[in-house]
Amino acid sequence: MSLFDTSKIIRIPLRGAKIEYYPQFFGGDEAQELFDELYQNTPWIEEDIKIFGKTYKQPRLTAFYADNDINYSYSTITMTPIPFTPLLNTIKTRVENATESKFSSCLMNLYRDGKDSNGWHADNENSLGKNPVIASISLGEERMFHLKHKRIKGLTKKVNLEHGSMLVMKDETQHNWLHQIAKTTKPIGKRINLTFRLLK
Ligand SMILES: O=C(O)CCC(=O)C(=O)O
Ligand SMILES: [Mn+2]
Repeated sequence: MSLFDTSKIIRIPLRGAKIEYYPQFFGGDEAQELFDELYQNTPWIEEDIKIFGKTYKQPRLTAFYADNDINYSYSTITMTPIPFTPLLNTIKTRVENATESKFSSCLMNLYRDGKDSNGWHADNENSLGKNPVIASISLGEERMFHLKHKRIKGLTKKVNLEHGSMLVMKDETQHNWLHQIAKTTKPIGKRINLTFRLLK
């Protein structure tokens, strides 16, 4: 049984997707404490990415944790995991209880300001299996989560990812939809994202 009050879950109705939004999955003070702790004590890395043979800096910082030694490859990047910290383990257990799913890894993203972003993609690497459950925690500055259908032009959706919230994508979402965190010219602060996945 889920330990989260399921009446608080907002189901986002989208064709060929199953997306659930948990506002205030972490309450105000707790979310701020988590942000501060993770911002200070995470070994953030600025990865290189290759686009058409040219090397650029990835427009955000990342860190990759797992409870095994399976690398995670996406885009042109391969990340070798570091072990879960006690704090991340606690967060993982809470996410697992609420979603009734198991996760083996956590990819963390730090968006330093509005110039940092995450381009259109689906989390559909083979290592995630067919219909992965992806649970994504947001801390700090709110950013807009954009979704667009892969084949139906004009079918789009935006979800504002609030401080302390959790967004869960499951079933066929990655098969039918792309998502991104777009750049913004607004002067905004930092945001941390924790994305839990089960890697096989
Ligand atoms: O920052 C976010 O909310 C999205 C992160 C994401 O899509 C990813 O890391 O695959
Ligand atoms: Mn993603």
